[in-house]
Amino acid sequence: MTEITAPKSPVTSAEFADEIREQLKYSQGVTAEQATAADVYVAAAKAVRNHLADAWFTTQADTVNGNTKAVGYLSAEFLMGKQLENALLNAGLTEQFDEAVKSLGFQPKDIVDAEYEPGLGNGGLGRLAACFIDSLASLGVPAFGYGIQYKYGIFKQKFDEDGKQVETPDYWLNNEEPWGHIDYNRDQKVSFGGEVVEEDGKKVWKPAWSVRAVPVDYLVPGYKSQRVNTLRLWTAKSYDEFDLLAFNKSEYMDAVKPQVKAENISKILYPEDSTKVGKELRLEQQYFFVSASLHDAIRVFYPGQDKPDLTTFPNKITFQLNDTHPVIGIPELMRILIDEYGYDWDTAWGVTQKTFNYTCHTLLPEALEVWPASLIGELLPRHLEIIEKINEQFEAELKAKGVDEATAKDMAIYTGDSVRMAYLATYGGSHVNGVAELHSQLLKDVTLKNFSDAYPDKFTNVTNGVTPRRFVKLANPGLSDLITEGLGTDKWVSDLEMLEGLVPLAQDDEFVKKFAAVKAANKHAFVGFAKDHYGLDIDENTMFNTMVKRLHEYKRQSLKILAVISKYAAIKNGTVSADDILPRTVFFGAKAAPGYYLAKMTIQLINNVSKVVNNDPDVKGKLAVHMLPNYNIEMAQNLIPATELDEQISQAGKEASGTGNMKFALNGALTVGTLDGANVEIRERVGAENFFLFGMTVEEVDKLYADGYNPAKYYEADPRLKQAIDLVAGGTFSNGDRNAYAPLVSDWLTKDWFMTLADFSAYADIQAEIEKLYRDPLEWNRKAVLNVANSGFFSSDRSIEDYLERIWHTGPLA
Ligand code: C3B
Repeated sequence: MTEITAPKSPVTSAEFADEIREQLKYSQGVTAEQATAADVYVAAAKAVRNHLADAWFTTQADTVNGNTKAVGYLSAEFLMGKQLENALLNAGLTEQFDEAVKSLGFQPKDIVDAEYEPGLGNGGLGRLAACFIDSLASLGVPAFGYGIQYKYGIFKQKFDEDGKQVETPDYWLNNEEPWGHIDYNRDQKVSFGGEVVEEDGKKVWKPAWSVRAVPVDYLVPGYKSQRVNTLRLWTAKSYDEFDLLAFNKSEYMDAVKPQVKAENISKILYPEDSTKVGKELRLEQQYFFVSASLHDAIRVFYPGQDKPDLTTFPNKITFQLNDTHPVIGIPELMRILIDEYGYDWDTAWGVTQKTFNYTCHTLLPEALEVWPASLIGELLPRHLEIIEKINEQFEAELKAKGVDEATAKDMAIYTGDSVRMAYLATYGGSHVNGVAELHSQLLKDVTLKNFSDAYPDKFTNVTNGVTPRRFVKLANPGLSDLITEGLGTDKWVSDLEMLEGLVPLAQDDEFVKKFAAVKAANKHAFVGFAKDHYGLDIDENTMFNTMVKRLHEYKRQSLKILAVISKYAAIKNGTVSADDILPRTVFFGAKAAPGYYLAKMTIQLINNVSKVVNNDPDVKGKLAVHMLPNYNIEMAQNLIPATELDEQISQAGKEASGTGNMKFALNGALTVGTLDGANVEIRERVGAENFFLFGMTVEEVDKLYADGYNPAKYYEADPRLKQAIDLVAGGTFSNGDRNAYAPLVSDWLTKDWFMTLADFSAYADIQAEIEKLYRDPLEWNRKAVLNVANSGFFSSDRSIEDYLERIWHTGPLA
C-alpha cells in the first residue's frame, strides 16, 4: 500500500497567487494585468486541481492495488453544482485563495461567481449522486462515479410575458471548463445494432455501428480525508470523423452524418423527471455509458491482462444502479463475460448477480422504465437474447419456489412485448433498496410486493442524505460558525450527528438569539442575491416561505398556490383584520418537463398570481409571491439558508424521499409537510412539536381512492377553496380570460389524482398555527435550532455508511 500523501499543500497565499499567475500566463495566455474574473476563475481552478493531483494518483493506486472493494456508482445524472469553492475547501486552500485573488485585484466572490454551473441532472436523483460521491471520498472509500458528460444539461428556464416557461439550451461547455480532463487514451468502443449469428455453435454479435466513448475525468476530493476519487463522465465521439468520399462530391451534410449520429448520444440530458419517457436515443445513452464503464472497470482492475480472472470481479468493485437508467448493465456484463471472455452462463450469472445492486427512487409506476422488446432487439439484439434467457431462468426459479403461475406472469421481466427494467434489476442484483423508511416499506408492500415475497432478503432501506460540506459549511457560513462556537469544534462537518450537542443550547436564549441573527443576515444576503439575479425588491421583514423542487402534480405546487390565492382573497376582502396578517414572502422555484402540460400551466398560474398580488396596493407589505426562474444548485445554496418555512406537501405515498427537506431542516427552517418520504423520519427526529404536520396519511389516501374520490365535494365544502378556485376560473389571474386555466381547473374539479383538494382545508388551517408561532420569534427560533440539532442523521455520510454495511460490504481504504 502506498503511503497516503497529503494534497500538495500547504502553500502561502503569496505562493498560491504565483500559481494562479503561472496558469494565467502559460495556460490562459494572459498576464495578470490583462486577466478578467473569468480568466482568474479558470486559472485558480487549474491551480487547485494541481494541488489535488497527487492525492488523486495515490488514491487510484491504492484502489487498484489494495484489497478494499471499490464502489462504482452508475448514474445517468450527476448534478454537481459549482466546483471551485468545494475544491478549495477540501484542498484546505480557502484562505490562501481569498488572499491570493485579492492580491491580484479581485474579490473572491466575483471569481467564484464566474463559474458556470453544470446542469447534468434533473433534480433529486442527480443531486443525490453528487452528494454520495462527495461522501464516499470524504469517508475514504475507493469509488468511481460513472455517467455521461452531456453537452447540454438541463435547460435554462425563463418566463415569457404571459408567465409561461420558456426552455433555452444550456451551453455549459461554451467557455473553458477547467475541471474535466479528457483522456483520449483510455477510450472504449461501444457498438449498436446489427445481428446475432451462430459461429461454431457460439452466438456472435455483429453490430452495425460503433461509437467511441471517451472519458472525461473529474476529481472528487474528500473533505479532510486526503482521498480524491474519480467521476468519469463519458462523451461520445465518432470513429469516422468525416466521410471523404461523400465530401468530395460536395455533399457536406452527408459527410458529417456519422459524426453527428455518434455525437448525438451524449448531446443532451433528457429533461423528464419521474415521468414516462421511452426514446431510442435514451436507451442508446444508457447502454453507451454503462458498457463503457463496465469495460473501464475491467481495464482498471486487471491492467494489461488478456485473460483476467473475472470471477474475482465482484471482489474488486460493486456497482450501484441508480434507478433503472443503468439496468442494461446486467445483460451487458453477462454478454461481456460470455461472449468476450468465454465464461459459461452459470459462472457469468453468479458474477453478475454479485456485482450489481439496485436503488429504486420512485413509487410512481409510470416512472419505472419499460422498454419495448422490439427496440432493444433492434439496438441490442444480443442483449435481448440474454434477457430472454434470464427471464426463462427466473421463471424456473419462481416455479421451484412454488410461486403460482399467475403471480409469476405478473413478475415477468420479459413479457414478449416489453422488458421491465425494475424487475430485471431486482432479479439481477444482490440487493434492492428504497430511499426512505416509508418508501422502502411501500416498495415491499406494493410496487415490488411479489419480489419481496419471493426474495425477502434482497430488500433493504437506505434513507437519503445530503452533504454537510456543500449544504451547510459552504452555503451557510454564518450558521457554520455558530455551530462551531456552540460545539467548541468544527468536527461536525465530517461527523454530523455531533449536532445533537446543540440540543441543550436551544434552551439558552442568548444562543437562540444568535441563531436568529444568522437567519436575519442570510435573509438580508438573499435580498441582495435576488436583486442582482432577478431584479426583485424583497422585504426582508417578512416571513420567508419557500417551495423549491421539480414541478410535478404529486408534489402539489397547486396546493400551495391555491392557499396563497385564498390568503390574498382574505386580505383583499378584509376577512382578516390588518393586525392579524402576518407578512409573508412566498418563493417558488421549479422546472417543468417541456412536454408536461399541466405542470407548465401551473408555472404560468404561479407567475400570474405573482403579478397580480405583487402589484396590488391592498396587499403591499403583507403578501408577496415570487416564481424564481431557473432553480438550480446555486439558488438552493442561497435560498435555503434564508428560508424560515419550508414546504414538503406531496400527497402521502408519492415522494420517495425528498432531499430538499433535509437541507432546509439542517439550515434551520421549520417544515410544513405531509407524512411522506423522509418527512416522516425528519419529524421523528426533530420532534412532532417542531414540525407542522397536516394532511392525509398513506392509508387514508388509499381508502379515499377505494371509496371513490370526488374532488368537487371538497370544493363545495370549504368556502376558502371555492373562492380560490373561482378566482382562477373567473380570470383574475388571466386578465379576465376565463379559459386561460380551464384545463387546470377542470382537472382539479373532476380528477385531482393527487387529492390536492382533499388536503386543502387541513393545509389552510395549519397556517394559523404557523403564524401564531412565528409571532413569537424566540420560540420559533428555538424550534429552528432543534431542527438543526436533530438533523445530523440526514448527512449523506450516514447514508453511505448504511450502504457500506447493508449493501456494499466494503469500507475505507486502509
Ligand atoms: C427523486 C425522488 O423523486 C425524490 O423523492 C428522491 O429524494 C430523489 O429521487 C433521490 O432519491 N427522483 C428523481 O429525482 N428522478 C427520478 N427519475 C426518480 C426519483
